Amino acid sequence: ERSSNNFNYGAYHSLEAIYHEMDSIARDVPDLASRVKIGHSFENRPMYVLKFSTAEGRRRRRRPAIWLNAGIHSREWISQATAIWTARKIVSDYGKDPAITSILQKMDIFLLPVANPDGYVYTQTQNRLWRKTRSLSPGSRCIGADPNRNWNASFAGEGASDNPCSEIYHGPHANSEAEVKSVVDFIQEHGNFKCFIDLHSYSQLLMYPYGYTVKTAPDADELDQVARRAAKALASLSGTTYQVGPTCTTVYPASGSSVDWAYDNGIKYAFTFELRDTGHYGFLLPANQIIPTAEETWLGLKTIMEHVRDN
Ligand code: ING
Ligand code: ZN
Repeated sequence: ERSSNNFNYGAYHSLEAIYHEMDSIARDVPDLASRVKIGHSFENRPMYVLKFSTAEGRRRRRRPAIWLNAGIHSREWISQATAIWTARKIVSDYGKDPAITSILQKMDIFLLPVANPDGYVYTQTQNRLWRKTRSLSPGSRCIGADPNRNWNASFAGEGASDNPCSEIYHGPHANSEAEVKSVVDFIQEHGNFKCFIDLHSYSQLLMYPYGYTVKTAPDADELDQVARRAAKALASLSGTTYQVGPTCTTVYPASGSSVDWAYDNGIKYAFTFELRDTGHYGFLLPANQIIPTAEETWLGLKTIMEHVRDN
């Protein structure tokens, strides 16, 4: 039986508390979960992922894998909170829920709850609405680059800024942000990711590539079908409605994003969730909505992961 601790999933937490809870999950179920350091942030904080795997010992081939990314934009607190809830959900439902059990019999899941740790600490201590990293730009007083404009996917194209003071500053070059580079290196070195899901807030959208062009992605029909099924599953819990479509025409053009990079690098199942709400609270979503949001999102995530399992 799992050792219970005092982590309250219905509250927002410090980086330290989230990292500690990741460690607790890995200690509770060492055969299923492990905490892996994939790199470090600009300010030298560790970047931790939880790896969920039922593969025994060393395998000749790496299992196909799913990347769940959260907190790339630090102010979108429902993203990090949903991610850590999801981690606990995976370990508590494994062996009980046939869906997650069968997914994990075939694939590994890697979950990064805080993709921008420096920004997250800054939102907790200095400026609640900070979005970017905290890197320094030579020649500018402004700090940080947008880590969802920094990936090598039509880098510095439409929907990104070359002004370091902009909220959508793309950075000096692709992968300039240590946080982005850590994820890129890990995924490339692994070599067998089939799915990449990035959790943001807010607006209640479920999107697939592309953000950098209005052109239709080769797999758009399939991705649209999967996303519609996921949105329907999500809504089935308490009626929360999501709009579905390609990023560029559903929100706005945006180059250098994580999901477009994933898609253009062979990770077909690339999705972005914009979680609750539609703007009433916006980034300041009250903590009493964390568990309802995480629970409904889980149904959407499972729908996507089951499709990945079967394809
Ligand atoms: N929205 C996303 C952003 O980075 C997005 C929208 C999703 C852009 C996927 C590109 C790709 O601007 C928020 N809220 O951050
Ligand atoms: Zn975001």
